[in-house]
Amino acid sequence: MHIEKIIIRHMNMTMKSPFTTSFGSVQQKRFLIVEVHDERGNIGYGEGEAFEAPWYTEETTETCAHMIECFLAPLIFGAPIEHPREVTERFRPIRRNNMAKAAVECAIWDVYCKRIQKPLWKQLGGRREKIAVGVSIGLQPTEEALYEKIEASLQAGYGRIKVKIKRGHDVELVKSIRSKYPTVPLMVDANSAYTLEDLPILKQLDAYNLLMIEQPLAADDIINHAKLQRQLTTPICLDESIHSYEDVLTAIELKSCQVINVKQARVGGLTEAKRIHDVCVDSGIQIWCGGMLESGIGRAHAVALTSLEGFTLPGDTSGSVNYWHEDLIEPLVSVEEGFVHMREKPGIGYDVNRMKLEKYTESKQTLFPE
Ligand code: OSB
Ligand code: MG
Repeated sequence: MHIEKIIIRHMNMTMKSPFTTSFGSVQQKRFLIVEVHDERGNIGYGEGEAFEAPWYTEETTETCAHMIECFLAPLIFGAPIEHPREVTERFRPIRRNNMAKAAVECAIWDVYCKRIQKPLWKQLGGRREKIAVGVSIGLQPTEEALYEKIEASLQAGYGRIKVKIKRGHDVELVKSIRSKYPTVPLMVDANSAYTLEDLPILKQLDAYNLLMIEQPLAADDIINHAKLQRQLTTPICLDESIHSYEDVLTAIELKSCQVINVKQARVGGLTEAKRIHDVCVDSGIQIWCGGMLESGIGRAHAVALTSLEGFTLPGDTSGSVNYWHEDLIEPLVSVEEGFVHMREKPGIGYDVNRMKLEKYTESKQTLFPE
Protein backbone atom coordinates (compact mmCIF):
# COMPACT_ATOMS: atom_id res chain seq x y z
CA MET A 1 0.00 0.00 0.00
CA HIS A 2 1.31 3.45 -0.95
CA ILE A 3 0.06 6.54 0.84
CA GLU A 4 -0.04 9.33 -1.73
CA LYS A 5 -1.51 12.15 0.30
CA ILE A 6 -2.23 13.04 3.92
CA ILE A 7 -4.66 15.79 4.87
CA ILE A 8 -4.64 17.32 8.34
CA ARG A 9 -7.98 18.97 9.07
CA HIS A 10 -8.19 21.47 11.90
CA MET A 11 -11.68 20.96 13.24
CA ASN A 12 -13.81 23.16 15.46
CA MET A 13 -16.99 21.74 16.97
CA THR A 14 -19.07 22.90 19.92
CA MET A 15 -20.26 20.36 22.45
CA LYS A 16 -23.88 20.47 23.66
CA SER A 17 -22.69 21.42 27.13
CA PRO A 18 -19.36 22.00 28.86
CA PHE A 19 -17.56 18.89 30.15
CA THR A 20 -15.82 19.62 33.45
CA THR A 21 -13.11 17.61 35.19
CA SER A 22 -10.82 18.41 38.12
CA PHE A 23 -8.61 20.23 35.56
CA GLY A 24 -11.18 22.52 34.00
CA SER A 25 -13.88 22.67 31.32
CA VAL A 26 -14.11 21.94 27.59
CA GLN A 27 -16.97 22.93 25.33
CA GLN A 28 -15.33 24.33 22.21
CA LYS A 29 -13.41 21.41 20.78
CA ARG A 30 -10.52 22.13 18.46
CA PHE A 31 -9.09 18.82 17.30
CA LEU A 32 -7.66 17.17 14.18
CA ILE A 33 -9.04 14.77 11.63
CA VAL A 34 -6.34 13.06 9.57
CA GLU A 35 -7.13 11.64 6.14
CA VAL A 36 -4.74 9.20 4.50
CA HIS A 37 -5.25 8.56 0.77
CA ASP A 38 -3.86 5.41 -0.86
CA GLU A 39 -2.92 4.95 -4.52
CA ARG A 40 -6.33 3.41 -5.30
CA GLY A 41 -8.34 6.33 -3.99
CA ASN A 42 -9.32 4.81 -0.63
CA ILE A 43 -9.46 7.27 2.27
CA GLY A 44 -8.74 6.32 5.88
CA TYR A 45 -9.68 8.54 8.82
CA GLY A 46 -8.10 9.07 12.21
CA GLU A 47 -8.68 11.62 14.94
CA GLY A 48 -6.09 13.79 16.69
CA GLU A 49 -7.69 13.60 20.14
CA ALA A 50 -5.43 15.98 22.08
CA PHE A 51 -7.11 19.01 23.60
CA GLU A 52 -6.18 22.62 22.87
CA ALA A 53 -4.36 22.90 26.20
CA PRO A 54 -2.02 20.28 27.71
CA TRP A 55 -4.03 19.45 30.85
CA TYR A 56 -4.67 15.78 30.16
CA THR A 57 -1.33 14.89 28.59
CA GLU A 58 1.49 17.15 27.40
CA GLU A 59 0.17 17.18 23.83
CA THR A 60 -2.07 19.82 22.28
CA THR A 61 -3.97 20.12 19.00
CA GLU A 62 -1.16 22.24 17.60
CA THR A 63 1.70 20.00 18.73
CA CYS A 64 -0.09 17.09 17.05
CA ALA A 65 -0.36 18.97 13.76
CA HIS A 66 3.32 19.92 13.97
CA MET A 67 4.44 16.36 14.73
CA ILE A 68 2.37 14.89 11.92
CA GLU A 69 3.49 17.43 9.35
CA CYS A 70 7.20 17.48 10.19
CA PHE A 71 7.96 14.00 11.52
CA LEU A 72 5.23 11.38 11.12
CA ALA A 73 3.94 11.97 7.58
CA PRO A 74 7.48 11.75 6.11
CA LEU A 75 7.88 8.33 7.77
CA ILE A 76 4.61 7.15 6.20
CA PHE A 77 5.59 8.48 2.76
CA GLY A 78 9.09 7.00 3.08
CA ALA A 79 8.19 3.42 2.13
CA PRO A 80 5.10 1.35 1.23
CA ILE A 81 3.14 -0.21 4.10
CA GLU A 82 2.17 -3.89 3.94
CA HIS A 83 0.22 -3.94 7.19
CA PRO A 84 -0.84 -1.24 9.71
CA ARG A 85 1.02 -2.98 12.54
CA GLU A 86 4.28 -1.75 10.89
CA VAL A 87 3.36 1.84 11.67
CA THR A 88 4.08 1.64 15.41
CA GLU A 89 7.61 0.36 14.64
CA ARG A 90 8.13 3.02 12.01
CA PHE A 91 7.21 5.74 14.52
CA ARG A 92 9.48 4.34 17.24
CA PRO A 93 12.38 6.77 16.56
CA ILE A 94 10.02 9.62 17.49
CA ARG A 95 9.70 10.00 21.27
CA ARG A 96 6.19 9.99 22.78
CA ASN A 97 3.71 12.34 21.04
CA ASN A 98 1.31 9.41 21.18
CA MET A 99 -1.84 11.28 20.21
CA ALA A 100 -0.19 12.57 17.03
CA LYS A 101 0.99 9.02 16.25
CA ALA A 102 -2.42 7.52 16.98
CA ALA A 103 -4.21 9.94 14.64
CA VAL A 104 -2.09 8.66 11.75
CA GLU A 105 -1.93 5.02 12.86
CA CYS A 106 -5.71 4.76 13.22
CA ALA A 107 -6.18 6.33 9.77
CA ILE A 108 -3.79 3.72 8.29
CA TRP A 109 -5.81 0.91 9.92
CA ASP A 110 -8.99 2.35 8.41
CA VAL A 111 -7.60 2.73 4.89
CA TYR A 112 -6.03 -0.74 5.02
CA CYS A 113 -9.33 -2.33 6.06
CA LYS A 114 -11.19 -0.44 3.33
CA ARG A 115 -8.68 -1.77 0.74
CA ILE A 116 -9.22 -5.35 1.80
CA GLN A 117 -12.95 -4.73 2.36
CA LYS A 118 -12.98 -5.94 5.96
CA PRO A 119 -14.36 -4.35 9.12
CA LEU A 120 -11.63 -2.93 11.35
CA TRP A 121 -12.87 -4.65 14.50
CA LYS A 122 -12.51 -8.09 12.95
CA GLN A 123 -9.02 -7.28 11.63
CA LEU A 124 -8.03 -6.29 15.15
CA GLY A 125 -9.20 -9.71 16.32
CA GLY A 126 -12.46 -8.56 17.90
CA ARG A 127 -15.16 -11.14 18.55
CA ARG A 128 -17.87 -9.25 20.38
CA GLU A 129 -20.89 -8.45 18.19
CA LYS A 130 -21.92 -5.76 20.67
CA ILE A 131 -20.03 -3.90 23.36
CA ALA A 132 -21.22 -2.68 26.76
CA VAL A 133 -20.82 1.02 27.37
CA GLY A 134 -21.27 3.31 30.32
CA VAL A 135 -21.42 7.05 30.55
CA SER A 136 -18.96 9.57 31.99
CA ILE A 137 -20.56 12.54 33.73
CA GLY A 138 -18.47 15.65 34.27
CA LEU A 139 -18.54 17.80 37.42
CA GLN A 140 -21.89 19.59 37.51
CA PRO A 141 -22.67 23.11 38.74
CA THR A 142 -25.46 21.84 41.04
CA GLU A 143 -26.71 18.60 42.58
CA GLU A 144 -29.93 18.93 40.57
CA ALA A 145 -27.93 19.07 37.34
CA LEU A 146 -25.99 15.96 38.39
CA TYR A 147 -29.14 13.99 39.17
CA GLU A 148 -30.72 15.10 35.92
CA LYS A 149 -27.72 13.68 34.05
CA ILE A 150 -27.69 10.45 36.03
CA GLU A 151 -31.43 9.97 35.56
CA ALA A 152 -31.22 10.68 31.81
CA SER A 153 -28.31 8.23 31.46
CA LEU A 154 -30.16 5.45 33.26
CA GLN A 155 -33.26 6.16 31.15
CA ALA A 156 -31.09 5.90 28.02
CA GLY A 157 -30.07 2.42 29.17
CA TYR A 158 -26.47 3.00 30.29
CA GLY A 159 -25.50 0.23 32.66
CA ARG A 160 -22.62 1.98 34.39
CA ILE A 161 -22.25 5.53 35.67
CA LYS A 162 -18.91 7.28 36.10
CA VAL A 163 -18.81 10.63 37.85
CA LYS A 164 -15.91 13.03 38.10
CA ILE A 165 -14.71 13.98 41.55
CA LYS A 166 -12.24 16.50 42.93
CA ARG A 167 -11.22 17.73 46.38
CA GLY A 168 -14.33 18.99 48.16
CA HIS A 169 -16.62 17.21 45.70
CA ASP A 170 -16.05 13.62 46.67
CA VAL A 171 -17.26 11.70 49.72
CA GLU A 172 -20.51 13.63 50.26
CA LEU A 173 -21.25 13.47 46.56
CA VAL A 174 -20.75 9.71 46.36
CA LYS A 175 -22.69 9.18 49.58
CA SER A 176 -25.62 11.12 48.21
CA ILE A 177 -25.60 9.27 44.87
CA ARG A 178 -25.43 5.93 46.68
CA SER A 179 -28.38 6.79 48.90
CA LYS A 180 -30.49 7.48 45.80
CA TYR A 181 -29.06 4.62 43.71
CA PRO A 182 -27.92 1.88 46.10
CA THR A 183 -27.12 -0.71 43.43
CA VAL A 184 -26.23 1.16 40.24
CA PRO A 185 -22.76 0.17 38.96
CA LEU A 186 -20.93 3.35 39.93
CA MET A 187 -17.34 4.56 39.71
CA VAL A 188 -15.45 7.84 40.14
CA ASP A 189 -12.68 9.53 38.16
CA ALA A 190 -10.41 12.06 39.91
CA ASN A 191 -8.19 12.97 36.94
CA SER A 192 -5.22 13.22 39.35
CA ALA A 193 -6.90 15.58 41.82
CA TYR A 194 -5.36 13.98 44.94
CA THR A 195 -2.05 13.20 46.64
CA LEU A 196 -1.20 10.51 49.17
CA GLU A 197 -1.93 13.05 51.90
CA ASP A 198 -5.58 12.71 50.95
CA LEU A 199 -5.56 9.05 52.02
CA PRO A 200 -8.18 9.67 54.75
CA ILE A 201 -10.60 11.04 52.13
CA LEU A 202 -9.92 8.31 49.61
CA LYS A 203 -10.32 5.60 52.27
CA GLN A 204 -13.82 6.86 53.03
CA LEU A 205 -14.80 6.06 49.44
CA ASP A 206 -14.31 2.37 50.25
CA ALA A 207 -17.70 2.44 52.02
CA TYR A 208 -19.73 2.98 48.84
CA ASN A 209 -19.21 -0.13 46.78
CA LEU A 210 -17.58 1.64 43.85
CA LEU A 211 -16.47 -0.39 40.84
CA MET A 212 -13.17 1.50 40.92
CA ILE A 213 -11.48 4.85 41.54
CA GLU A 214 -9.92 6.13 38.33
CA GLN A 215 -6.59 8.00 38.42
CA PRO A 216 -6.68 9.40 41.95
CA LEU A 217 -3.02 10.55 41.93
CA ALA A 218 -0.66 12.27 39.52
CA ALA A 219 -0.02 10.84 36.08
CA ASP A 220 3.68 10.23 36.81
CA ASP A 221 3.06 8.71 40.23
CA ILE A 222 2.87 4.96 39.62
CA ILE A 223 4.72 4.28 42.91
CA ASN A 224 2.29 6.16 45.14
CA HIS A 225 -0.63 4.53 43.35
CA ALA A 226 0.84 1.21 44.57
CA LYS A 227 1.05 2.55 48.14
CA LEU A 228 -2.52 3.79 47.88
CA GLN A 229 -3.85 0.54 46.41
CA ARG A 230 -2.41 -1.37 49.39
CA GLN A 231 -4.60 0.74 51.69
CA LEU A 232 -7.83 0.70 49.70
CA THR A 233 -10.24 -2.14 49.05
CA THR A 234 -11.74 -0.32 46.03
CA PRO A 235 -9.78 -1.18 42.88
CA ILE A 236 -7.64 1.61 41.43
CA CYS A 237 -7.88 2.16 37.68
CA LEU A 238 -5.06 3.96 35.88
CA ASP A 239 -5.80 6.28 32.97
CA GLU A 240 -3.33 9.21 32.56
CA SER A 241 -0.45 7.10 33.97
CA ILE A 242 -0.49 4.63 31.09
CA HIS A 243 1.22 5.72 27.87
CA SER A 244 2.61 2.40 26.69
CA TYR A 245 2.82 -1.36 27.10
CA GLU A 246 5.92 -0.77 29.26
CA ASP A 247 3.94 1.48 31.62
CA VAL A 248 1.44 -1.36 32.04
CA LEU A 249 4.26 -3.79 32.91
CA THR A 250 5.51 -1.31 35.52
CA ALA A 251 2.03 -0.89 37.01
CA ILE A 252 1.55 -4.66 37.17
CA GLU A 253 4.97 -5.25 38.73
CA LEU A 254 4.40 -2.59 41.40
CA LYS A 255 0.71 -3.55 41.89
CA SER A 256 -0.32 0.06 41.27
CA CYS A 257 -3.77 -0.82 39.97
CA GLN A 258 -6.26 -3.62 39.35
CA VAL A 259 -7.87 -2.03 36.31
CA ILE A 260 -6.64 -0.16 33.24
CA ASN A 261 -8.48 2.36 31.11
CA VAL A 262 -6.87 2.21 27.67
CA LYS A 263 -7.37 4.84 24.99
CA GLN A 264 -5.86 4.26 21.59
CA ALA A 265 -5.00 7.98 21.43
CA ARG A 266 -3.03 8.02 24.68
CA VAL A 267 -0.92 4.96 23.83
CA GLY A 268 -0.04 5.81 20.22
CA GLY A 269 -2.62 3.78 18.34
CA LEU A 270 -4.58 0.57 17.99
CA THR A 271 -1.60 -1.79 17.73
CA GLU A 272 -0.21 -0.64 21.09
CA ALA A 273 -3.71 -0.67 22.63
CA LYS A 274 -4.12 -4.29 21.55
CA ARG A 275 -0.72 -5.23 23.03
CA ILE A 276 -1.86 -3.66 26.29
CA HIS A 277 -5.15 -5.55 26.10
CA ASP A 278 -3.29 -8.82 25.61
CA VAL A 279 -0.92 -8.36 28.55
CA CYS A 280 -3.80 -7.30 30.82
CA VAL A 281 -5.70 -10.47 29.92
CA ASP A 282 -2.59 -12.58 30.62
CA SER A 283 -1.95 -10.83 33.94
CA GLY A 284 -5.47 -10.76 35.35
CA ILE A 285 -5.77 -6.97 35.12
CA GLN A 286 -9.22 -5.79 34.09
CA ILE A 287 -9.36 -3.47 31.11
CA TRP A 288 -11.87 -1.15 29.51
CA CYS A 289 -11.80 1.47 26.77
CA GLY A 290 -11.96 5.17 27.62
CA GLY A 291 -12.91 8.21 25.56
CA MET A 292 -11.60 11.70 24.83
CA LEU A 293 -14.85 13.50 24.02
CA GLU A 294 -14.05 12.58 20.42
CA SER A 295 -16.14 12.99 17.33
CA GLY A 296 -17.66 9.85 15.84
CA ILE A 297 -14.44 9.12 13.94
CA GLY A 298 -12.34 8.66 17.08
CA ARG A 299 -15.30 6.98 18.75
CA ALA A 300 -15.57 4.43 15.90
CA HIS A 301 -11.93 3.41 16.43
CA ALA A 302 -12.56 3.02 20.18
CA VAL A 303 -15.69 0.96 19.52
CA ALA A 304 -13.73 -1.35 17.19
CA LEU A 305 -11.02 -1.77 19.85
CA THR A 306 -13.60 -2.60 22.52
CA SER A 307 -14.76 -5.64 20.51
CA LEU A 308 -11.66 -7.52 21.75
CA GLU A 309 -12.68 -10.16 24.25
CA GLY A 310 -10.63 -8.85 27.18
CA PHE A 311 -12.77 -5.71 27.42
CA THR A 312 -14.97 -7.17 30.12
CA LEU A 313 -15.98 -3.86 31.75
CA PRO A 314 -18.24 -1.25 30.12
CA GLY A 315 -16.25 1.50 28.38
CA ASP A 316 -16.78 5.27 28.14
CA THR A 317 -17.82 5.35 24.48
CA SER A 318 -21.29 6.76 25.06
CA GLY A 319 -23.36 7.62 21.96
CA SER A 320 -22.89 10.61 19.65
CA VAL A 321 -25.99 12.40 20.95
CA ASN A 322 -24.47 12.54 24.43
CA TYR A 323 -22.07 15.30 23.33
CA TRP A 324 -22.90 16.45 19.79
CA HIS A 325 -25.76 18.20 18.02
CA GLU A 326 -24.30 16.79 14.79
CA ASP A 327 -21.59 14.18 14.37
CA LEU A 328 -19.18 13.57 11.48
CA ILE A 329 -20.35 10.00 10.85
CA GLU A 330 -23.41 8.13 9.61
CA PRO A 331 -25.12 6.47 11.26
CA LEU A 332 -24.35 7.97 14.66
CA VAL A 333 -22.72 5.84 17.35
CA SER A 334 -25.88 4.74 19.11
CA VAL A 335 -26.44 2.97 22.37
CA GLU A 336 -29.34 0.59 22.87
CA GLU A 337 -29.94 -0.85 26.30
CA GLY A 338 -26.33 -0.08 27.20
CA PHE A 339 -24.77 -1.67 24.10
CA VAL A 340 -23.22 -0.44 20.85
CA HIS A 341 -23.65 -2.98 18.04
CA MET A 342 -20.70 -3.71 15.78
CA ARG A 343 -21.15 -3.05 12.05
CA GLU A 344 -20.07 -5.08 9.03
CA LYS A 345 -19.00 -2.17 6.83
CA PRO A 346 -15.29 -2.17 5.85
CA GLY A 347 -12.92 0.04 7.87
CA ILE A 348 -14.26 1.94 10.88
CA GLY A 349 -17.75 0.73 10.01
CA TYR A 350 -19.34 4.17 9.75
CA ASP A 351 -19.53 6.51 6.74
CA VAL A 352 -17.89 9.90 7.12
CA ASN A 353 -20.30 12.65 6.12
CA ARG A 354 -18.06 14.76 3.87
CA MET A 355 -20.43 17.73 4.02
CA LYS A 356 -20.30 17.85 7.80
CA LEU A 357 -16.55 17.21 7.71
CA GLU A 358 -16.11 20.33 5.53
CA LYS A 359 -18.57 22.33 7.59
CA TYR A 360 -16.53 21.90 10.77
CA THR A 361 -13.08 22.20 9.12
CA GLU A 362 -11.47 25.55 9.96
CA SER A 363 -8.36 24.96 7.86
CA LYS A 364 -6.48 22.09 6.28
CA GLN A 365 -2.94 21.16 5.36
CA THR A 366 -2.33 18.79 2.47
CA LEU A 367 0.90 16.81 2.59
CA PHE A 368 2.55 14.92 -0.29
CA PRO A 369 5.68 12.78 -0.54
CA GLU A 370 8.85 14.86 -1.17
O1 OSB B 1 -10.44 10.98 32.24
O2 OSB B 1 -11.47 9.60 31.03
C1 OSB B 1 -11.11 10.75 31.27
C2 OSB B 1 -12.84 13.18 28.92
C3 OSB B 1 -11.77 13.96 28.57
C4 OSB B 1 -10.54 13.71 29.09
C5 OSB B 1 -10.36 12.69 30.00
C6 OSB B 1 -11.43 11.88 30.35
C7 OSB B 1 -12.69 12.15 29.82
C8 OSB B 1 -13.89 11.40 30.15
C9 OSB B 1 -15.02 11.36 29.15
O3 OSB B 1 -14.06 10.87 31.22
C10 OSB B 1 -14.90 10.19 28.25
C11 OSB B 1 -15.77 10.33 27.02
O4 OSB B 1 -16.98 10.22 27.12
O5 OSB B 1 -15.23 10.56 25.93
MG1 MG C 1 -10.08 9.21 33.24
